[in-house]
Amino acid sequence: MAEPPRRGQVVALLANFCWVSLDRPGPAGQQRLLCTRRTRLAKSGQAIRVGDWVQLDGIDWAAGRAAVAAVEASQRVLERPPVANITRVVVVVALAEPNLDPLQLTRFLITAEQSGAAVELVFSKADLGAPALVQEWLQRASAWGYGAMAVSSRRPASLEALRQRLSQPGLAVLCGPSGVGKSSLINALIPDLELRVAAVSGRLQRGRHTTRHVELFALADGALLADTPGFNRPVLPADPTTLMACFPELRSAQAARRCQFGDCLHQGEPGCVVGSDWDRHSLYSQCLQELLAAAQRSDASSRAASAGSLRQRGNRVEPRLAAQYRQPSRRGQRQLADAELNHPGQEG
Ligand SMILES: Nc1nc2c(ncn2[C@@H]2O[C@H](COP(=O)(O)OP(=O)(O)OP(=O)(O)O)[C@@H](O)[C@H]2O)c(=O)[nH]1
Ligand SMILES: [Mg+2]
Ligand SMILES: [Zn+2]
Repeated sequence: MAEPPRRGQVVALLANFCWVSLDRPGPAGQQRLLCTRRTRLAKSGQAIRVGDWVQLDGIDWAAGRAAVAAVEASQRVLERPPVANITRVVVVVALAEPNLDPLQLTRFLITAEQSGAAVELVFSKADLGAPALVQEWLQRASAWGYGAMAVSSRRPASLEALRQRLSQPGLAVLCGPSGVGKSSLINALIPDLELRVAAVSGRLQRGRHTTRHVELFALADGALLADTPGFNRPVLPADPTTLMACFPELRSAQAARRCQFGDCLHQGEPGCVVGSDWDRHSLYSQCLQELLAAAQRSDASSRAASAGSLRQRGNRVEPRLAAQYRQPSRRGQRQLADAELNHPGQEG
């Protein structure tokens, strides 16, 4: 008798294979199959991500193997690390070892916000932070608009609230810099898992990129956790409007009262209701300057050939930019140059 079609969720991706967790067990109770991708699927270039629901064929139950025949349409996706069908993104940063860098944290939050999923913030290694520091960060996070918690994988009692939150049905992705203790947290939450962890090293106590692949683990019935490889510098969205939408405190300011100009970048324009008296104002400005500089560069290179794209300004020739990417002032130009000098491109 022909085997009815089977589906499952990708829980780990290897170079040419993926592990698929079946939506119902196989004839001998099999939960997972190691799957290849069918050539046709590979040729169509359709990417498979961890979290994707896939249809299987060519199932060999005895060998525990199958092929992915099709990838189902996905819902909310986190771009980096790539995970599909997510429910929430938990950004994890350590209070120490490695030191908490507010700009880096903001870049992670921006990436998380772009997924459209709920965003939560976890301060890890609370055992290394003075109580006053822990309180300060929890308060700052709450002023930014995030429900945050401070935990330590060395103090089981500190993990209970997090366990409850992550046991809600859905897929929660833990992401953040290398070495902050993402895998250690998952080990502490799911006994017997024994994910590889490694001590931070060097003067800056950086992580050592111990986790190499995204992988899903079951914390409770219907509740999955994704461990992901840490990285240092999430990229920013290309569009200033998208950037603004990634700051909850800007969203609520705009919900209360709108700026005079619809395309206000909140950089001191007339009629701006946002002003500069908010904690992340300078972090927001740094991100904005960086993406404006990138937009200028790409505009310059893509339109350099067409004479109409350049304009004379004083004794300089500049690329013409779409109105929303124009610098508000000369002062803005200087800040932009400073931002470039202070934050040269780093490794990801
Ligand atoms: N003091 C302290 N150390 C911790 C805590 N959690 C993890 N560590 C240590 O921090 C180091 C890094 O932990 P990992 O779990 O490997 O960090 P990670 O975020 O998974 O790192 P990548 O896989 O590289 O992204 C290890 O030496 C852990 O033992 C904590 O709560 N307190
Ligand atoms: Mg890890
Ligand atoms: Zn404004």
